[in-house]
Amino acid sequence: MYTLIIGNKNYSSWSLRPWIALRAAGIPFTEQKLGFFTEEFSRRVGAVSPAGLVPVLLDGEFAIWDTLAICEYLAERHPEARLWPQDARARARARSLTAQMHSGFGAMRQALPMNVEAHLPGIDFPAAAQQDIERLQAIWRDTRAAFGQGGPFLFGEFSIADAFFAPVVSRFTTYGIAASGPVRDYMDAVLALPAMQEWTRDALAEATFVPEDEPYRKQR
Ligand SMILES: N[C@@H](CCC(=O)N[C@@H](CS)C(=O)NCC(=O)O)C(=O)O
Repeated sequence: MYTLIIGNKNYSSWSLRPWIALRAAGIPFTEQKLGFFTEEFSRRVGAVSPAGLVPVLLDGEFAIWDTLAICEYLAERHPEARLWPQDARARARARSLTAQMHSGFGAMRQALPMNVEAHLPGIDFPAAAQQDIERLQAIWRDTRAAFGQGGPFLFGEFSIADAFFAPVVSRFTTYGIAASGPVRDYMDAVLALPAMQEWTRDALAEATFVPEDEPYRKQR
């Protein structure tokens, strides 16, 4: 049986990736949520992961950390869940995009932190973040056109690539990023996933601990 250790659902964009992959694939797991800034977080996560970060997947006692390693493990252990596209080229493209999301778009991440409960339209982002936003939208548009025939997600059926972009869809929703055509359709498909709606409900219900000086607190 799996246990997925995660952070606050309102903020933890990394935690959302394997959580939504597990839920969307119907793989049973127990969630253990730890509040950021708590002593319990450092103690529990530090005991199972040298990285000291969430998420961590426990398969029994065995720990897997880092979202890419976790999702690859799930794809290997559950081939029937088809977490990667079946076609070799589609799978290679899905892996390229997943890796690009894993290690890139730093300017966007910094300027648009995930904050599910907030609504913060109209912020003037730095040029590098704006470029990231446009590159992400182009990726979604081009991938849907090239590989998306079999369903509403990037490669038709839901895949790990969508799990990695789901937090970006949440960020773009929070910051009211303009979207139309296939980009809007793709975002709507992600937002309509029962797993995404469950995460959002849980995030809104959280009594999130937000430090007084956290800038977004003032803008909610
Ligand atoms: N590359 C890691 C990054 C994980 C990460 O940055 N997690 C953040 C939460 S979203 C964290 O645990 N932050 C707590 C801290 O820095 O103490 C992954 O893919 O899992």
